[in-house]
Amino acid sequence: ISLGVVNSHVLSSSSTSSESLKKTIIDKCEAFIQNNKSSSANNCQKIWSAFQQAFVGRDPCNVPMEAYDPLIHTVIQDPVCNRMLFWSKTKKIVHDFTEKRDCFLTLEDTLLGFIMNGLTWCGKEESNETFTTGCPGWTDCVNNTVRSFWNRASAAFADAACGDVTAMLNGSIATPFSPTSIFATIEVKRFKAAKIKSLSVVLVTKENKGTTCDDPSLQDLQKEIDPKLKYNCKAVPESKIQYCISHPDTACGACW
Ligand code: AVW
Repeated sequence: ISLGVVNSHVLSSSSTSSESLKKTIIDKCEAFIQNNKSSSANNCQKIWSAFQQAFVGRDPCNVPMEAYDPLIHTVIQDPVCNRMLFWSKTKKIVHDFTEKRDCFLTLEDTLLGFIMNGLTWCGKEESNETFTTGCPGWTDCVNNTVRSFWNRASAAFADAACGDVTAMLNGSIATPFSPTSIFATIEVKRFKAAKIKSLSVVLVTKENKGTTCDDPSLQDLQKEIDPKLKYNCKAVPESKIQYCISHPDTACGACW
């Protein structure tokens, strides 16, 4: 799947309009379904319709995450126990890693995450139009159209988590478990000990520099989760993950 083609389509039609966003979303939806047998029960027209209902005609700074409930419920998504990979401040490396292997799945490898990844959208009060430019940025207001979507989709992804769960965190920054991240504010809070056996943190480090698994922020993470859930953390040099990225045949278990 060439994301580049899809994205350039969005850019070339930045004067917007409902029609081009709709086409982008339906095209990405269909491409994903074609490449993922398990999602064939999904209907891309229905997904578009539930999606646009969340924000069209609304102030783009006043779309709560609950506005996306109908969209989340429209999508049929099989849980993938033992393969779910959460991440925070590691977006590039984590997706380079999952791109060529099936052993781990991030939110962006699921139907909704894949469709919306890289897109910007919003509506306007008293308008039935859809915009892809001039929308509020991530931190311009709390309840903005795009951020609320990612909050809601992340909540659903975490609700579905089961078995052994992995989280790839950034050991090159001062606070790998950032208290304002989606991982900390939404996902970890929804981990259910009844369904999840263990949480394994992969702390990506730059050649044994930076944060270690003893870091206070990771102790905070350990305190957040249910004690019934097994916790472990492993510092893994970035070079080792890079090696696995360039050698997609390496067994997943051998990467950390
Ligand atoms: P992140 P999270 N301005 O790396 O734990 C613009 O912090 O939050 O990881 N865009 C932003 C901003 C900002 N200030 N903050 C975050 N973003 C966007 C879903 C940006 O696209 C998955 F399941 C950034 O790359 C992961 O487990 C992305 O949000 C978890 O949530 C992630 O921010 C990752 O979220």
